[in-house]
Amino acid sequence: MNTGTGISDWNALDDAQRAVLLARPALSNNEEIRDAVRRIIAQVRADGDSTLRALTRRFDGIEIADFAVSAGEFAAAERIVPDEIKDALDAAIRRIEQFHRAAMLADVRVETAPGVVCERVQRPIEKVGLYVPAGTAPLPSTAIMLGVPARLALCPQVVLCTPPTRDGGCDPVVLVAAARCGIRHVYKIGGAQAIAAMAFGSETIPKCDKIFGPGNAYVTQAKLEVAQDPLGAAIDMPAGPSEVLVIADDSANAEFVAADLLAQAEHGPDSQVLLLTPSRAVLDAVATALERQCALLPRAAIATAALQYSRLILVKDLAQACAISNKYAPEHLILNVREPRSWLAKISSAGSIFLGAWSPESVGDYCSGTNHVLPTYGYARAWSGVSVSSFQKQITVQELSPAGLQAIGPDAATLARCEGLNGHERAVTVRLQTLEKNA
Ligand code: HSO
Ligand code: ZN
Repeated sequence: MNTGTGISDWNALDDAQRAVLLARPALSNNEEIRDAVRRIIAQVRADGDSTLRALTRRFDGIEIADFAVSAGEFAAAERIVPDEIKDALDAAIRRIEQFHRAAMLADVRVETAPGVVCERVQRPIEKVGLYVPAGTAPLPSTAIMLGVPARLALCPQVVLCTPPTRDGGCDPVVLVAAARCGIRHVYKIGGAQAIAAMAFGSETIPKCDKIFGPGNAYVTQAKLEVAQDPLGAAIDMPAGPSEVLVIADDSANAEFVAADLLAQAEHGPDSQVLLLTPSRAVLDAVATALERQCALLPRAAIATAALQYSRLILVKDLAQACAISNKYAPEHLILNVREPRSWLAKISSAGSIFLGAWSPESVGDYCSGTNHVLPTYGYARAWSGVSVSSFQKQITVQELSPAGLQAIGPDAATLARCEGLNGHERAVTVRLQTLEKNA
């Protein structure tokens, strides 16, 4: 059954049709993009800043003498940005900091046998690079979503790259957001060339160990490329276009649901929005509200393009909705249902979950406290969103006393012998024999 644009009845479909319904559009990592990105990376590695300047001339149409944002530019941004925005940024940073600090991994110390102590300690990743996209609009919220955990992790070197504005400047709100997270090394460079610069370094831009942040198809491809190169940089996660899945029951306000779907749809023409509901009335009301609300948005053209691929799906019940959602593994999941918390345990895969009618995704995007850099494209099946631990390494430690080695050494020796690794066995027995001799 297909009674209208994007509307389908899950239980009237066969397996193949269901698979099509949940399929994401192919990522645009086509050969053309890959080859172009590889060329850019090779050029940046070979010629550093002069290539960065040439590429910025070509792609952004501007001449940049110095990529580094100056103290004067930071100061000007501080003057330009209205207090209202600064206050909202401060409040958002406070909540994001509060949540991320509480969610930090604790150090661990366990005595697994008398005289055998195992520990886990954490160290910051030394040099991290943050990418803040500007595409159709600069996203200062991404600067704080990355800057706050980087600061909590105590990363000694944090740099941020963001595309230059048309006049060769930098978005002032991004600068204010960066400064409030203690980031002073901001570079006006975007696209694959920014990723290449952070991965391999240039005269101006320092080389980073790990690169974070969303971006367009070129940025994403560049992140994948540099992550494969041992001399390049690690990345936070593979990323595709942004997505939201809403599960609604008959108690849901269709206007709220439509607004949530549109908030995601306005990100880009490739945004994915899905609704699962057992209520035919809600489904129809949302379809109507979508059309009406969409026309009111300044970014209606983008949202309309995304809605072409929207899915409004009638399901049997909420249990079936949860099962379908788990299969899809959305970046954002909104449970706009009567007792949302009672369904939480049924959700096994999602980047971030929004419980109930009063928890729009927008608050998670900006200021509730959770992170908005989340796994898309089904990666939520195995990946998690950005957190402080994304900026840290977990290192394990063990310390044995002579009694500790006597307690567990024989197990190691037996297992080493079983694997035919006599060198391993000897590293234990040479010590056990010494202890016996000295006893
Ligand atoms: N929904 C986006 C994040 C964002 N929204 C930034 C607004 N600004 C991806 O999670
Ligand atoms: Zn958003």
